[in-house]
Amino acid sequence: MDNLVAERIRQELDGNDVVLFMKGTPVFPQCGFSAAVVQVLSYLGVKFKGVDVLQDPGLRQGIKDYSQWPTIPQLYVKGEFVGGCDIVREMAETGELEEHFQAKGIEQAKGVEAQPTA
Ligand SMILES: N[C@@H](CCC(=O)N[C@@H](CS)C(=O)NCC(=O)O)C(=O)O
Repeated sequence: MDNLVAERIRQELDGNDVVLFMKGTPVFPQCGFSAAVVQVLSYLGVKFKGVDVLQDPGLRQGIKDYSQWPTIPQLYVKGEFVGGCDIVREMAETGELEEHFQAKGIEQAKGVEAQPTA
């Protein structure tokens, strides 16, 4: 892997507790799998950094080499690879994802928007 790509990946993972390597941006995902993970993280109220691999073909391949996982999206928590769309969705369904964030000390604000203010 190119040194610059490796450095970029390290910087993103060192600088952000939750990172989603995805296609497009959290506001405008360019792939249904990426959109689904954004939806899960948004539902749980987790702050995350979205990194758009479509902006850099080297990063698109580099993150696959780094994780030894063949597809995008890829979710990382505290520098550790958690999984792609299927894994994230399954973990969300079983409650395992919420537990994982708790265990890692990641703040979740699930349902905050829906709570009454008075
Ligand atoms: N089953 C995968 C679905 C993701 C997927 O198949 N991604 C494809 C299409 S977006 C991909 O990344 N292909 C390689 C590429 O586009 O570089 C998952 O759980 O994340």
